[in-house]
Amino acid sequence: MLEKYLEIKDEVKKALEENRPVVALESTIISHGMPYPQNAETALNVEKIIRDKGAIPATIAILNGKLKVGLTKEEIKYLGKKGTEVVKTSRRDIPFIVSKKLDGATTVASTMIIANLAGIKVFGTGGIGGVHRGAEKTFDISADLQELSNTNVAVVCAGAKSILDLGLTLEYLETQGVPVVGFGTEELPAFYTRKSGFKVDYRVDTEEELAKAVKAKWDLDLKGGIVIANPIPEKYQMDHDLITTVIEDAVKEANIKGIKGKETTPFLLAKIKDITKGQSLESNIELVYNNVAVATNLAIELVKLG
Ligand code: PSU
Ligand code: MN
Repeated sequence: MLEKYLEIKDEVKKALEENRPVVALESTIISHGMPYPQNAETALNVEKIIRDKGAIPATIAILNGKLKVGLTKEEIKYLGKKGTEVVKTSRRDIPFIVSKKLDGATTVASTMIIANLAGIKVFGTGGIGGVHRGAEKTFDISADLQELSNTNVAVVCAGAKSILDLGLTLEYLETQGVPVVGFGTEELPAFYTRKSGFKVDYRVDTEEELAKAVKAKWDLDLKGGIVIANPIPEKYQMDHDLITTVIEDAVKEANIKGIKGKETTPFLLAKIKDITKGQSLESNIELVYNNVAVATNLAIELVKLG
């Protein structure tokens, strides 16, 4: 039944059958998270980082209605070029993108769903969605958070951007039983910066230690994911006051323009990039590389634990 919908690339299928490490990657970051051509270049570099460490990358997207696990270079370039013309696809959108045979770029939530269907346990990306500022009025809470509470995939990210309400996002994750782990830090990183003023639940310093906790969670049937928050490398970090002002201006503009729903996150990301004249893009790219390296090491350690 599943074969009707799911298309796992041969090398990914083989690696999973042989119990070798595989790392899942999302595609909304390609289509909606970065501009062309940096989006496609970054996605290809990310795959290379994973391969160089001895694991197999599986970029996930929906193409022509098929849930694809593992893309070709051409398919990655295609998604990069089409950009926001590809439908941003979260959990609620999947049935329609599939039945209408459309192309869909998967968010953190839908990438977790499809990775889990394929049997992939580790996923590396930039930032997760969360509780938006003003959510007490708008109810804008990313479906990523519900997915993290339900689907057994470990997600390595650079924390969350302060386009979100980080405090409410942590509270939501706590209620849902999702552990938020700081990789080498006690403080939740805020994507462009290493600091946010919020504490994580646990600090873990090695991927081996991380793998043991992840394995214990799932051995004990404690359903759901784990957020591994990995701070941006010091030298690519942005100035805290600068990025704070930029984000505040972007959020204000989104409110004035009445941007809502799934358009909000892409709008804010593009605005931030424009205002910082691309400086935020460089940080964004570097933090993704940094996260994917940790995700790969984690996938390798998990395989060792069996
Ligand atoms: N945050 C980023 N970059 C991104 C996203 C979030 O820093 O590209 C994308 C991810 O795909 C994430 C999605 O899953 O936005 C969240 O969108 P929403 O808030 O509409 O759920
Ligand atoms: Mn939303």
